[in-house]
Amino acid sequence: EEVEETYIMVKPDGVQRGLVGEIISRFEKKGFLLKGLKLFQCPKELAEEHYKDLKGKSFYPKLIDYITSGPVVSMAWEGVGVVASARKLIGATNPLQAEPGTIRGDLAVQTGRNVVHGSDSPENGKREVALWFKEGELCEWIPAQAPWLRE
Ligand code: YYY
Ligand code: MG
Repeated sequence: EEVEETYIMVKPDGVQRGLVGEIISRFEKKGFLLKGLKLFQCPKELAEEHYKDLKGKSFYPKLIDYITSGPVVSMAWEGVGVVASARKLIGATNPLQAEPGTIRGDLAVQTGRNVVHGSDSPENGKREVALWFKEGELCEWIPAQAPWLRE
């Protein structure tokens, strides 16, 4: 049982479509701990660093244009097993294949407009939180509900 961190991002389509509250709410209700949150216009260099593993894919240039096309909402969430659990809450990359009840399954129709990002491993969770947040932008705090979430 390891405490992990994950980088969750409402992509520009989610912001433009007014889904910010809905998406934050899914993670908030689940019981993970919010450590960082900001509305942010992503510069091209940061988008390229974030998606560096996908460089060379046919969809990469459009992906960079999409992510930098308007503000995103950046979040850092912490918890035991948060990385895999957040991926489950988000659903499959292609929203048409994402299960109902997941964010993409409920709120999106196309891979190129799939409204939300979540880190795919604990290592990438750490990497991405460090990439998107500066020191001083993350909070250490104990929510009042903590004793009601874990024994
Ligand atoms: O982690 P996840 O976002 O579910 O998928 P990735 O395989 O990491 O791809 C990142 C991002 O790239 C995906 O959310 C949409 C976009 N993309 C695409 O536009 N077309 C594809 N065939 C695959 C991915
Ligand atoms: Mg990914």
